[in-house]
Amino acid sequence: MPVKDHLSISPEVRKALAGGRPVVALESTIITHGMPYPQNLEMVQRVEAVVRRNGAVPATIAIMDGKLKVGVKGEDLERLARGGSKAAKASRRDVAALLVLGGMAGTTVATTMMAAAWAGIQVFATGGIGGVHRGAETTFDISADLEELSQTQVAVVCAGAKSILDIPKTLETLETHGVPVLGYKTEDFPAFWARQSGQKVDHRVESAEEAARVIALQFELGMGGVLVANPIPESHAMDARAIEARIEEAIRCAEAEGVSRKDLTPFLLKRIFELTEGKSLVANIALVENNAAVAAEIAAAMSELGARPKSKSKSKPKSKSKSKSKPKAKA
Ligand code: PSU
Ligand code: MN
Repeated sequence: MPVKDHLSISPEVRKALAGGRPVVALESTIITHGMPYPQNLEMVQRVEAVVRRNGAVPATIAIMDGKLKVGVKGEDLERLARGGSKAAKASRRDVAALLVLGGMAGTTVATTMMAAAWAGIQVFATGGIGGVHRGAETTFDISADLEELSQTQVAVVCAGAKSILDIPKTLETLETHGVPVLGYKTEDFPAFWARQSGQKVDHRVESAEEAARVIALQFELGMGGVLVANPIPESHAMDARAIEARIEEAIRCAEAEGVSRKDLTPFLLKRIFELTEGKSLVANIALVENNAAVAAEIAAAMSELGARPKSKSKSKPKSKSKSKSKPKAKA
């Protein structure tokens, strides 16, 4: 079966894509594993409204009913949010198995990027990306999100990476993989709940239009994804030192309870929500909304530029006449 037979794209998203109108992909691990019910449902509804207000069509992506659904809504969205962590967390390696074996799954940044690219969506908004975990030199725990960014042509708008991760090592790994990190109106790489991580981005862009031009050229050159780092709004930013103490406590808890691998990120998030009495959850929602607004503006600017995804057959010769001319050139 061709890839498109595994995708179920909503009519609204399909129509927008066919008309070259802006679409913003949204991930769903943040719904199933990133936040509790009902805040997770409220969050996605608010985020979708923000995307619409900023002139784009939202496309929440998840694995449901044996399909990669692009543009999950209504009852399906409710089912996903209620299912919470009873749903699977689908990373790249889980996709084929889940499509065959069935079951509902939230898609991580890596998987959402892949599905977005298959559907022809170029811009994606999330909270924070996965990265290199603290202690990765012994655990080897490095999110598949980083490798996906290197190979899949989607721009991901995030609020940096959570300081539950090792941010310098995360940025080093992105550099190794050739992923451009653009600071949206900032030269500081943000740390999710805090506006600064103490690390610099590669390049600062001043507008959605400027970001769109860089992304369009990156895609035209066939060079993989782009990370756009957009700091949490000032009004919701948390004190970096206060949150650091909570993070260290959450990591100690995870070690004591032997939590690792794919369960680690959801565990730490939940523990930090509890330790901050829900303040980190409020901040988390605010930053996702902020990223959705910027992603919608970038998607609109890309559609203004006429930047369309490249055809899927880019690795094959374009036409017969071209491939015929090759032996001639050799001779
Ligand atoms: N950032 C958030 N909330 C989340 C995640 C990231 O603010 O729920 C999720 C994303 O889906 C990301 C995933 O892709 O965690 C990374 O998981 P891992 O570290 O296991 O790769
Ligand atoms: Mn991991």
